[in-house]
Amino acid sequence: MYNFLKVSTENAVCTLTISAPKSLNALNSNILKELGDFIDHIDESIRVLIITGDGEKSFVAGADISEMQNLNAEEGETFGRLGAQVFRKIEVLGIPVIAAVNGFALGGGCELAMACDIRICSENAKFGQPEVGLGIIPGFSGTYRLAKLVGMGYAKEMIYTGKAIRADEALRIGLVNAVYPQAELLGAANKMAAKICAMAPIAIKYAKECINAEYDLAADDAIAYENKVFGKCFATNDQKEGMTAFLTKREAQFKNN
Ligand code: CO8
Repeated sequence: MYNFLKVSTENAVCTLTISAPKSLNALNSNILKELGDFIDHIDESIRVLIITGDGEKSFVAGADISEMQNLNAEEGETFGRLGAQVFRKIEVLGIPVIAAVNGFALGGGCELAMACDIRICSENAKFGQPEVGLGIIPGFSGTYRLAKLVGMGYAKEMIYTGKAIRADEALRIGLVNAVYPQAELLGAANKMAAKICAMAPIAIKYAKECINAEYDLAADDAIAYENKVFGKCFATNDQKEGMTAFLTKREAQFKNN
């Protein structure tokens, strides 16, 4: 049982709702610890995780400013490390994670969304890294991930000015894949999740591993990495099933082995 997370699972798709409505779902250390614990113990039957925020106004309005206000340098580093470690767990989780951004995704909220594999958002979503206006920098790996996702120039503009961008601009710069009316957002996330669920789970896991690992490698190392993992696919029953199903013109029945 969690105090700040609502969890619902249907057809192997788990929806995790961050819920601290009084502070627009801002992340304090208790919420971060719950999130870390949830990821550590996620049921093996779950094939896709959707992360969203409670209400229609905010995904996550950042790290909790009231908790950070009086931290010293060491405590600030510790708090930053907690968030960074939890977000990294999400990034390397063996299943796809979709951020369904239903409103403000500011500071740590934008960083949480960026740790997810795929971001879609509602029309009222706003993204930004306003930290420099508070005398800090993005501390949950935003300086690293934002530049990777939208390019160094735009990331620097967002981080130096602290400006918040709207959903249409987030779409234009590639920070999100698609924008939906608020009422359709979770349906769209579930539709995407269902498509992923029809695929071979180990292949999805391997593809995620490759895309993540290869991004930071030199070309030859990245290509060699993919080649090794590609080979491993042929040790799975699902590879035999997928190809046999295609050749015999029937639906594949993947068994995750
Ligand atoms: N932390 C704590 N409380 C918050 C936060 C937050 N990030 N965001 C909103 N709240 C609270 C407000 O204080 C307010 O509380 P109360 O009702 O008690 O006054 C309540 O939520 C509702 O907020 P508003 O009244 O401000 O609602 P508005 O609709 O007027 O504004 C905004 C919504 C624009 C989202 C506004 O609340 C806002 O600007 N929030 C702060 C956004 C922000 O700066 N986020 C970045 C925080 S820093 C960060 O995330 C750093 C991450 C790395 C940490 C590294 C650790 C060292």
